[in-house]
Amino acid sequence: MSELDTIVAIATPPGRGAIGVVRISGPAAARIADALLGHRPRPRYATLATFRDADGAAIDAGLALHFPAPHSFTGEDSLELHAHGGPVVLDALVQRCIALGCRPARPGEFSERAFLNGKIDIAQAEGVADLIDAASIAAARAAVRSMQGALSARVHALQAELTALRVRVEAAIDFPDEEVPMLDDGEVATGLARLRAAIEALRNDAQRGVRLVEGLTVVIAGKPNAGKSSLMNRLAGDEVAIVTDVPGTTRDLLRHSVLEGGVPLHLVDTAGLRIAGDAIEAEGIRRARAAIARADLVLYVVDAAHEDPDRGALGTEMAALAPGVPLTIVLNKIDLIGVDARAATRRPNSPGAPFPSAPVPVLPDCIELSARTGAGVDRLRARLRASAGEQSSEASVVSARRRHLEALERADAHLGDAERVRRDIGAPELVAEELRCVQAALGEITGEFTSEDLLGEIFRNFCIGK
Ligand SMILES: Nc1nc2c(ncn2[C@@H]2O[C@H](COP(=O)(O)OP(=O)(O)OP(=O)(O)O)[C@@H](O)[C@H]2O)c(=O)[nH]1
Ligand SMILES: [Mg+2]
Repeated sequence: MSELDTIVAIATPPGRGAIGVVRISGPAAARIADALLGHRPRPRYATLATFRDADGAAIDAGLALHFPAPHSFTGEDSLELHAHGGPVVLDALVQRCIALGCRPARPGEFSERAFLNGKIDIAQAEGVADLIDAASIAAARAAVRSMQGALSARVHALQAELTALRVRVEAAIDFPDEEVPMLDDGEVATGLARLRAAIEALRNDAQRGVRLVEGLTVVIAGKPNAGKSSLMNRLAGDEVAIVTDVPGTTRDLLRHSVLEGGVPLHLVDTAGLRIAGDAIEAEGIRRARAAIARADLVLYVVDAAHEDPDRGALGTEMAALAPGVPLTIVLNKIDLIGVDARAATRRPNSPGAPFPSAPVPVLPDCIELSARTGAGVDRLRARLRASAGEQSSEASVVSARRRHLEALERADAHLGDAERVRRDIGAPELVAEELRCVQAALGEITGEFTSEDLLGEIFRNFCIGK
């Protein structure tokens, strides 16, 4: 399909700039160079040229680059024109190319052609888009890893292991009379377990990659009047939430997004957790609990002037609501208490407990601040940046999409079924079928088994000229 026509697009952003790039890809690229420049530039060399209209008048002068197929981004014959970055000039160049037989490219069509010609896989193409959209250096690093094939390489490694396993299981179907029943030997069981662990590891890294792109959901929770809405307003830099001294002011979830260190933080203010006074508050508290369970990070606000939190108990309580979700306790209203009073509030949890040999539980970290005066809020911001940024420092984090996570989850579920079927039923045909589904799920990530519709959907979200 892509061999049929030649596409053209402005690859640089709209507006004025020193340079603007027009990109052409398809079988007519060389012929267009002949007509537009009066000659064909030496392959892969930047050549100074005058870009001419049909009547020979100069549209602009700039650099032309010809990438003969297959050594180009798309794998097709390609031409790049580096002109001056004015909208009229660039538009005139595009119109001239259209007159010469090109058609305007759809969004993402250059990447789509690169995929169709086997230059990159889907996960890499998505890495390119994520790199362009990256809101922080952390997100950019993860995206460049995906673009260069880090995510794809890990999927391929999983597929290689899976293939070896499938060969073994299929052999059990084909040679059922073997001495050793193949499904009972340890190798299939350990192979399945190893594969599951590897998928789990990739899911973790992909999950963090998704957060880099989509941001962290930070839920502000705590008892009524602790100062949750005040903290929300402080972090938002705006009066987004109603603050009063009436406990139970906030009844619904309130959302506001901010950028912290380049990573989007989706703040959620919630109703104070207590025995509800009426049906509205009860619903608010139900929603608060649901939000806590879905959070990437919970800030549990405590009114330090009136309460002396038991960090261990709080940690246990929150862990029950939201297993595995990191928790930070915010000791608010420190403007109301002096340093001595503050030291006293910490005493019950301080080290040197009466039972020195007892294991010390991991206590949630704790930040003292005043949402009213702003004192200490910088420390909380640093904590939030660390939560977002700690994900970038590791080389294993790759930029990823929800659809990658969903595919990995499906792969994991089918592997779980394969394990169960092998153990409980022992039917190699059923194990083989589950493994085939695992293979298909993994193949969706790189685009080997991706439907046309999904491909269209993926590329439509790219920019024009990419
Ligand atoms: N002195 C002082 N007062 C604060 C601070 N933060 C909040 N307050 C006051 O505490 C009261 C409750 O604040 P909110 O922010 O509405 O508390 P909340 O946790 O959202 O309360 P609910 O929505 O009712 O659950 C208000 O009167 C605030 O002005 C602080 O850091 N210092
Ligand atoms: Mg509130």
